Amino acid sequence: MEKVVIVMPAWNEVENIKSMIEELTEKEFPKINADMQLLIVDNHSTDGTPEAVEKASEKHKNVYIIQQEKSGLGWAYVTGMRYAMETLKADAILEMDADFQHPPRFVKPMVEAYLGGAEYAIGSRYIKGGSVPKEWAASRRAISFFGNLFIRTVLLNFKIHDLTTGFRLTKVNGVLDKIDLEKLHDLNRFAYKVDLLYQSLKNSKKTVEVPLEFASRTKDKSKFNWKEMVATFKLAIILGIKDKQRFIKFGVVGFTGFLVNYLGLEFLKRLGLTTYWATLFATEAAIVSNFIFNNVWTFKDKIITSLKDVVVQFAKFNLSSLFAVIVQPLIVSGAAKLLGDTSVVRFAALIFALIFVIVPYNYIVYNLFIWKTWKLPKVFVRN
Ligand SMILES: Nc1nc2c(ncn2[C@@H]2O[C@H](COP(=O)(O)OP(=O)(O)OP(=O)(O)O)[C@@H](O)[C@H]2O)c(=O)[nH]1
Ligand SMILES: [Mg+2]
Repeated sequence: MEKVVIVMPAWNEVENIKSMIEELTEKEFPKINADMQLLIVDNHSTDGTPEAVEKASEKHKNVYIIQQEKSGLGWAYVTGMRYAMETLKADAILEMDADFQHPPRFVKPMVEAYLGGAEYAIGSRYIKGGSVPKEWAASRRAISFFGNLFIRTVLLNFKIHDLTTGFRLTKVNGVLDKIDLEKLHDLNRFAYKVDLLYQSLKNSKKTVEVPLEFASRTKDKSKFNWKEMVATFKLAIILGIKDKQRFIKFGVVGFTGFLVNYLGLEFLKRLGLTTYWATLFATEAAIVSNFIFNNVWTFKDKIITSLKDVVVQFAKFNLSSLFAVIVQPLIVSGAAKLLGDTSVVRFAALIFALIFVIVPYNYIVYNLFIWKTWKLPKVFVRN
């Protein structure tokens, strides 16, 4: 049976924690077809939270409590996830708040998504069936919605509808155990959640959004504030830029390829080659230099070194370069026919072909088939 550990940070949540433990262990866990465990990570609460949990754990053998090592919500999760993976041998981990904002009845559909093959299940407020609290004022709704939209935009992720949710289930093998938890950004803040999500999404081969009816906190005090919010946006921007670094390098390499092509042509012409052969050799020289620079720089984390792989991937690289040779003339001549054969039209059509067709095509082919940094994503929305 799959072992699913709920990692639940709690800091002065005595009013919530007893009923949370009861509801999960008595009402929800028996309905779920998995070995369910609850791990509470306390931040040295002074309101009686640890005593209440210890008492409950005498009755329920699948309830544990540990104290976090360093301060900050991120560190509470790191401490809890390490313990869940190493000591409790979890197959999957569910992040969940102690204050009933993630209502216990939503644990079951999350675990079912996992049992159905999802490696990463995201409790989503912004898909059909999900919602934010009715009591929320318009301003709070707007902050949550636009904040989320902002993060989706800077991370260029429009497939997932809720990137700021705290209710997420992650498979350990291949997803969570591939992440260096101690090195996540902003572990002292709530913002670390964006980094954890960003890396989990990269590792997960199947991500599913599960509707979540997010509730209001009713008891105990909130630990969230605007400083946490600003830190979250800042981190999203940093991750967004980091993600585009490869694309920027790819662009620089593409430009050097153009220079090699152009200067090579002039050089070979001067050596006395015919225009046909000079262009052919110069083009191939650009393809070779692009392959080398992309290999050692743009994709250096995926560098191809063995002779056999270099030959195979370079052959594919050459083949994919043919695409531009075929498509570019079609676009330019097509535009000339449609809009008139003037130098302005030809230039505009060439730029259009480069930006909207050739560059995206090459970038996708390199990432998917040559250096294989991307896996074909599979995202399903569960209704
Ligand atoms: N162990 C630990 N738990 C924390 C820490 N900060 C927050 N928590 C817990 O993390 C969960 C989320 O914190 P909340 O204060 O509810 O934050 P929020 O849900 O964004 O804000 P509200 O909507 O106002 O509740 C709750 O279960 C808190 O008790 C921390 O530093 N350490
Ligand atoms: Mg809360």
